[in-house]
Amino acid sequence: MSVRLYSMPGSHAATTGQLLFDHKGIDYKRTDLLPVISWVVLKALRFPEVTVPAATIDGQKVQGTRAIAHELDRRQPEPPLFPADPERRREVEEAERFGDEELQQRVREIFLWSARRDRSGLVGYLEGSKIGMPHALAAKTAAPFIALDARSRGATDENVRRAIAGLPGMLQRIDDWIAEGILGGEPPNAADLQIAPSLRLAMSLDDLRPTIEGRPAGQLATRIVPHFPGRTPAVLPPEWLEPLRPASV
Ligand SMILES: N[C@@H](CCC(=O)N[C@@H](CS)C(=O)NCC(=O)O)C(=O)O
Repeated sequence: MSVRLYSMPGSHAATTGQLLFDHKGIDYKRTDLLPVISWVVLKALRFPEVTVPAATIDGQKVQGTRAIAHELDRRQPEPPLFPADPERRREVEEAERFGDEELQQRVREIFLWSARRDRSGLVGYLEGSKIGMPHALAAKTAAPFIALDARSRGATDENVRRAIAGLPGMLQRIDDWIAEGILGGEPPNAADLQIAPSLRLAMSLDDLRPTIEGRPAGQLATRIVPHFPGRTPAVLPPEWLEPLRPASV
């Protein structure tokens, strides 16, 4: 199989893309794109959307974490990404959908808002990436790109505040799925690989890590993604973090 995977440093969705290919043991060549520049490149390559992960698999364009998971399972069933039992499969697909449509976006909003306020840790997210320029230079010139990305992805005060308030419920949902065996099995399924990178990106924020790392969701995320580069100092207004305080959780 000949695969080119378009990725992005610090991207939870792109990390899921990489994990999916790794899970199948499929080799790929990776192209790392920076935010906003990615829009131009992916458009020029005629992908339908401007988001990563995007892949060409034997010449076929496949874009989006869920589309890649399903296409890989179709092309190479072993090891599977979804359970064979239809009811269990439905549950895993629902967890995968939640990870893609809900958790991923909420974490994106909080991360972009935070990275826009404090770029001091940004260079760490570039670790291991090949972006055609020195990492320090990319981090130093990132401000307008992050601002544009934050605006286009809805990282507004209102949305971020709502995302933080919704976090305890989302974490509880993940812990419950782990307790029910829908997540956290060995080997991991598509929902594990979808959800873990979002939790790891959230845990790269000093504001959120203490809420996540000690609970089953955080332990699962660290098992599946042992190293997620990058760290953002605490920047969120304390009153926004009220819903995460132990008494209110
Ligand atoms: N939910 C989709 C979307 C992925 C997505 O939005 N990826 C982000 C990176 S985390 C992206 O490409 N952002 C481009 C940009 O905003 O500049 C998926 O899971 O594939």
